[in-house]
Amino acid sequence: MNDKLKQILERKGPIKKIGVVGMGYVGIPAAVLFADSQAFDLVYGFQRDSGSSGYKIQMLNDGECPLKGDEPGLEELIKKVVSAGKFRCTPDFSKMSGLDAITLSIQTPFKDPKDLIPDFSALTEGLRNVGANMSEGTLVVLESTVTPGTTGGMARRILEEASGMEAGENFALAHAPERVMSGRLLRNIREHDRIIGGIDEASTDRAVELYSPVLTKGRVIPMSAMAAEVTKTAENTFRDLQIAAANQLALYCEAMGINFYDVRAGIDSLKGEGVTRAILWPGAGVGGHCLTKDTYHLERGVRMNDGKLDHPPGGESLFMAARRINDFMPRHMSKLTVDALAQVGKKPEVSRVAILGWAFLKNSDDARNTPSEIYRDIILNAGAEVKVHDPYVTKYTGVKISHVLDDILDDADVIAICTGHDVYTTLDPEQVKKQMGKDDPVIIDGRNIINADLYINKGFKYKGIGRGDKNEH
Ligand code: SAJ
Repeated sequence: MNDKLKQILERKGPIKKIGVVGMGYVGIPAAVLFADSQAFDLVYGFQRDSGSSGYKIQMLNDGECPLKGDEPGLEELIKKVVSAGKFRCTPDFSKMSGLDAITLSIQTPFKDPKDLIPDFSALTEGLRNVGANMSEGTLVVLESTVTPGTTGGMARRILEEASGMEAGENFALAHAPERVMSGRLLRNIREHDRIIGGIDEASTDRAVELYSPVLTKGRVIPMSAMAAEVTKTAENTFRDLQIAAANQLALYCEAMGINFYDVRAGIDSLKGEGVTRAILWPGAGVGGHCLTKDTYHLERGVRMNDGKLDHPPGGESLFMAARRINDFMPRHMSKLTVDALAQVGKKPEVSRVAILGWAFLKNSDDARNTPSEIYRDIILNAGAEVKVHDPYVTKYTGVKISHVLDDILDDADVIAICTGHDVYTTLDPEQVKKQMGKDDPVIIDGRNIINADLYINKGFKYKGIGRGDKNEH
């Protein structure tokens, strides 16, 4: 173990004062949970006083939650720790001096989703601010999802340059990836196991000391920083892979004229000690800000060690193939649409398509990287007129989204269900057909949420992902 750092930490004593950089949907719950713990005395939330997010500073110091959406218990907890004087939000980075631990929860989006190069600019600015203000013996923790190798590479270099100190000697450095989902922020932090990876043993131990007090059901899982970075990116890569396997099998079932969902029920029935078949669900595509990027972080990380990778020559990575299959699904949706129109003697350029669902996830208003957009662009390029309905999403750059279903169904030739919102499961085929006003309406079920026979018996031309048994009815 690195004795110098160990001695510095022992001299400093237990962690009491904490800083959290980035007051977003990860940083805010993390900061107030630290502040609510008896183990710690004071937490600063650091937030740039920028035009786009500076408003959060006053809101938080007034005990209000600046996050959208319902986060059970969060606003009450903010009020509690602010009034107890245990949490304050500030744009003054000089207050980082003397803190025992500083975590960074800063988004790492892509500059352009097309080239999949992460935009680390906000993270590097945060690291520079921490390096310039932190004291000897501080523990620095990255919570953002990063390309494997970042903590011990770029982050370490920036912190050392800005502080003039040495990681592992004068300060501790670790990665503890966030695993929170909107709507369950506090519960996720308290109950999920926490992956904790230091650049060395002393850093790992110090980070375990920081996170242990906020865990209720969750336990800490210590490992190296690189292993923690790979764990985070790979856990989403594996989910993306599982979804791609379901999508590929659904395409096979369509080609073979069988019902994927019968096959899925059959596969899923195989259970027993150590026997698992985590077969997920096919659909109109994979959106969101996790699964659409974490595979590329993982692949970029292994590319940095390219010389050591043994792999079938010329073979694409299994994980990249999975991304390609998932990103193909909106295209498959458009093929089902064009085929169905042709079967009723119509062409896309003279058709109206009603897209049902813009959010990337059912019963959610989150539309980040929504596959509905890929489908819409393809159908627009085919010449169709497109209208979009979503019960939750209010606005999306460049797309008019209606909350009134009747407006979208009026005179539509096609209904394309892209998001599995519950509200679409109870549509009445007879009423929908009347609203569309067509003798041969088309319905494309991208999320397997309607009863095919009900619509077919009412005169709809039906196509569904995975429904090889019905697509040629
Ligand atoms: N999807 C499918 N088939 C499935 C499951 C999902 O097509 O069987 C699609 C969804 O429609 C959506 C996309 O994949 O478009 C992503 O869905 P998701 O359920 O994975 O939701 P995310 O993207 O919010 O994933 C997050 C991740 N959490 C974090 O990164 C902290 C992921 O690790 C979680 O497993 C996931 O939530 C979850 O299980 O809720």
